[in-house]
Amino acid sequence: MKRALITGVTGQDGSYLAEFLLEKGYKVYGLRRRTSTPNYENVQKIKDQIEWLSGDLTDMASLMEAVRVSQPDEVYNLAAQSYVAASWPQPLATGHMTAISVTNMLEAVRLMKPDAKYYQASSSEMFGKVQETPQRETTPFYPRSPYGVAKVYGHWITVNYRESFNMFACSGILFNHESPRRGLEFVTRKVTDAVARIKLGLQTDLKMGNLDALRDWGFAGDYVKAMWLMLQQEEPDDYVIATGEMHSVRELLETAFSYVDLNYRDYVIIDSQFVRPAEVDLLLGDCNKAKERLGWEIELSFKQLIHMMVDEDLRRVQAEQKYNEELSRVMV
Ligand code: NAP
Ligand code: G4F
Repeated sequence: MKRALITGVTGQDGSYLAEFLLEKGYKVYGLRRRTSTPNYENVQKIKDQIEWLSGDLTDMASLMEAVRVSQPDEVYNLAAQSYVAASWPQPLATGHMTAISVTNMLEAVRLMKPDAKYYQASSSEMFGKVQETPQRETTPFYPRSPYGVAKVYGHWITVNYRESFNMFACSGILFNHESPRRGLEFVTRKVTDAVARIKLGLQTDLKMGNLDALRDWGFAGDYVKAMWLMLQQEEPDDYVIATGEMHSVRELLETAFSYVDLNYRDYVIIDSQFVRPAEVDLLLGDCNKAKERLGWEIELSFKQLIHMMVDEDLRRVQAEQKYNEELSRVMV
């Protein structure tokens, strides 16, 4: 039985990846940090199938212990401070959690299980002020946020460990990928959650930032398969993973609101608090290398993805509404 260690297993990608690996018959070890209110929402269905290990990205001893105990064939390093907008008010925490921690994890693997295959969650945010379009593996980086800068460090230290220590270390340069498990602060989920609340009469408007930004949005469930495929190759390498299609935030609003017969113009208010100090205007990925070498393909289109997220948020918000109504009846 193959063994995998996943950091960030409670997050969006970690939860899809854990499900995928469990279905393939892996023994899955999940690293979780101590939080005052633990949140297992994303892994509820598989919580009892995961071997839980306690650790924090910024604590190398805990990572070494996690690798020692799990003896993984494959390590997926997905944990990070992953919200770009939070990286300006928290640049140092982002640097520790998203940059330096990658060296912590690589060192833990190098010292405790050097033959483990290692996946690093790199990001299209590294392309930032894009130097060519579409962006591919050879496109120079020009990050525009402390998060993007931190990811560039994580990317290059992964390449460096591959070249210095002959480790099987791969970096997936993933473009934006979304799902009903996306955090509520990210733009797709913020919009689909608001659409559900507005439709059900629980919210009256939606405050947004830059509607002209363009992103290459795919489905997280498709993207975790690419992570696994990278570690099944003969040689370690880096790959861009994207849909090759780009849409504006405005198109996202149109797609989500019109799905429930609403016009976004009646609800959206531009609020400067959601405009970033430096913006990534557009991201569009060229994933031909992944298609050719990994045989990777997307299964869900942009429209299908946004409709699925609206459906799921409608279902969840309705269930919450029903629960609150029943609760208030019992309390009277
Ligand atoms: P996410 O939902 O924000 O999940 C982040 C995970 O990291 C959570 O499980 C979180 O644990 C954990 N974590 C954060 N700080 C930690 C620490 N100090 N110690 C241990 N665990 C910690 O992110 P995601 O969307 O799944 O993304 C996964 C990875 O891919 C991230 O590295 C992200 O930067 C990168 N990425 C994402 C995208 C995308 O579009 N989603 C694109 C490119 C790259 P808690 O549950 O305790 O918070
Ligand atoms: O959904 P976002 O916050 O994602 P962003 O900044 O592109 O980062 C995500 O993708 C990266 C890959 O490129 C990951 F590495 C990273 O971890 C994360 O998963 O914002 C998308 C766009 C931005 O241009 C932002 O300015 O939407 C624009 N936007 C406009 N109004 C907004 C809002 N974003 C958010 N979060 N909230 C708004 O109200």
